[in-house]
Amino acid sequence: MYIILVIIAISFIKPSQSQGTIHDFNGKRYILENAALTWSGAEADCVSRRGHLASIQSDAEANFFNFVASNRQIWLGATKTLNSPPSDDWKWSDDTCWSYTNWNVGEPNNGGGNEDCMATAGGSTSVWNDLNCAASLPYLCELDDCGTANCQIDGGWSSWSWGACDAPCGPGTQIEERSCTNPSVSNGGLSCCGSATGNTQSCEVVPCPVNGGWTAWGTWGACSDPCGTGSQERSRTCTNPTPAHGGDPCAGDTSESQDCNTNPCPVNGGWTAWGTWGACTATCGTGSQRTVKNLYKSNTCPRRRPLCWRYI
Ligand SMILES: [Ca+2]
Ligand SMILES: [Ca+2]
Repeated sequence: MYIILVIIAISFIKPSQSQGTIHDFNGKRYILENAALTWSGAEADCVSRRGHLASIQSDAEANFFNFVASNRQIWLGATKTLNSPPSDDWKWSDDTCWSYTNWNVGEPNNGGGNEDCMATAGGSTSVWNDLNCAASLPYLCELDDCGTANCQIDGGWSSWSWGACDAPCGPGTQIEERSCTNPSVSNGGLSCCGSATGNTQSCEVVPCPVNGGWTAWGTWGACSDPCGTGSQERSRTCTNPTPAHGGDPCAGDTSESQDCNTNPCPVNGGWTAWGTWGACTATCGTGSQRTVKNLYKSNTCPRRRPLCWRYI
């Protein structure tokens, strides 16, 4: 029974990650991993251990790493940044500066046209060789944690992210940014190499408010009266431009009017009604009597007929 339990317990134990061999040097901790991986696989394993493939900035480090490598080829942390010449454009995966080189004579030679990863050249010297990244080699990790409180930690870049748009509204630009905080420099470690700013792109947080603007006045409309003072209207619209995104409307009226055809209208003459008859010009016979309207009308006196006449 005991044996069965032990067997079951063992079967649940996951194969643990190889611990590698720890080497401490100049305030840094390194792990030599003898299990061979491609360059990318080796770098990923070093990142999982909170580090990167080892970078070298001095003869002292180069000599120490060669000692650790024991005359073998092991991956170091540099890759070529361009796939074509110039072949000497390399960078360290831990973001420290490419300030020191120690290539073997005739290297990097980009053998076969695809040697983009760096390893120790093997042999008794500390020089480097460029190799095909798909090759499988042991590798040396350089860790952030040296096992003491005073680890010398080199800075590493954060991921790129876009900075704030430089315009509160409307079209602006923003810049890609990163910071040397992954990890931050500690205890005299090396700072990140390169620029903290990258590409730029256009941006717009929100559209800017657009205040309304009047069009020009239209033409005057027809007059309401042909004479004697009428009125006429003209109008405009708040579409030049139309208010948008919280902008102000136009101030003022959309229409206005003015007097027109102010000339007096023509007045034709017209009669009043007839007035009452005036006094007769003769007391007998035929006289005439006159009305107020400049018109004389005959009338016949009742008693004498022949002598009455009329005149105009
Ligand atoms: Ca280093
Ligand atoms: Ca080579």
